[in-house]
Amino acid sequence: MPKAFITGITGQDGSYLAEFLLDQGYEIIGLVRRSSTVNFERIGAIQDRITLVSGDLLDQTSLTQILEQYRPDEVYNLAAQSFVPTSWQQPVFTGEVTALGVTRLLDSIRTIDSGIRFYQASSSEMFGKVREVPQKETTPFYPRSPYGVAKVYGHWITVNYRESYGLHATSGILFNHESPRRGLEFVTRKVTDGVARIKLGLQDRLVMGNLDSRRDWGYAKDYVRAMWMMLQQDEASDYVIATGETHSVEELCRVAFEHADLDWKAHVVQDQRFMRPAEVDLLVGDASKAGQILGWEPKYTFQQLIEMMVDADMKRLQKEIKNNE
Ligand code: NDP
Ligand code: GDR
Repeated sequence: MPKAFITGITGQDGSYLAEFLLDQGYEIIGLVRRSSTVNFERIGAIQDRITLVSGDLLDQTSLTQILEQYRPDEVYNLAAQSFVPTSWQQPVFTGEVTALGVTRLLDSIRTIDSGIRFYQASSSEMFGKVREVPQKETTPFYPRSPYGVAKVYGHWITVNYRESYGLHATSGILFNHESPRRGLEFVTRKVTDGVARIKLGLQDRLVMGNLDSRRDWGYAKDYVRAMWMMLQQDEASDYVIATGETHSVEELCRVAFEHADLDWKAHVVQDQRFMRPAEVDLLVGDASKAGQILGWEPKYTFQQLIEMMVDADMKRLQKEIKNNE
């Protein structure tokens, strides 16, 4: 039975990846941080089928001990301080986790078993102020936030350990991907949750930031499949994963509100507090390398994704209201 170690298993992608790998017959070891209250909401349904181990990307000893004890075949590094606005408030912490955390894990792999295959969760935020459209593996990076800068470090240290030590280390450059499990502060989920609340009479306004920025939004379930496909290749390489379509935040609002028969203009207001010191205006990816080499392609369209998320938030909130009656 192949064994995978997943950091960030309690997050959106970690939970979907764990489910996907269980279906492929993997044994799963997941890294969780110690906290005073347990939040295993996303992995609740599979908790009895996986092994959770305590550790932190800030703590090298914990990583080394886990690798030593469990000897995984594959390591997926999905853990990060992943919210872009927080990276301006906590730039050093973001660097410690999102950048140096990658080196800690890679170096533990190098010393314990250099045959372990490694996946690094790189990001389209590395392209930032884009140098070409669409963005592909060879597009130069120009990050626009401490988060983006940290991810550039994580990307290059992954490439460096591949080239220096011959590790099977892959950097997946994933464009934004969403789902009903997306954290509530990210824009898609904030909008779909907001639409459901407005529809159910729980709130009237949705306070947003920049409506003009454009993103290439895909479905998280499609994207975790790509992570696994990358590690099944004989040669490690880097791959862009994207839909090739770009939509503005305004379009996102329109599609989400229309799905609930609401007019977005009647409810959405803008506030400076959600604007960023430096913005990434336009992202759209070219995933043709992943198509050709991995045979990967996305299955969900933008409209399907957003409508599915609105429906899921409606259902969740209706249930909450009923339970509170
Ligand atoms: P989430 O924010 O949903 O999950 C982040 C995970 O990292 C959580 O499990 C969190 O644990 C864990 N974590 C944070 N800090 C530490 C730490 N110091 N030690 C151990 N674990 C830690 O992110 P996503 O699932 O959306 O993203 C997964 C990865 O992919 C991230 O690295 C993200 O930067 C990257 N990425 C995401 C994209 C997207 O669109 N979703 C696109 C491109 C890249 P806890 O539950 O305890 O907070
Ligand atoms: P992003 O995602 O920064 O692309 O990073 P997010 O959903 O936070 O923002 C996308 C765009 O929407 C604009 N926006 C708002 N964003 C938020 N969060 N809240 C708002 O109210 C709002 N109004 C407008 C933003 O300015 C931005 O342009 C995500 C994360 O998952 C990263 O970890 C990952 O690496 C990248 O996607 C790819």
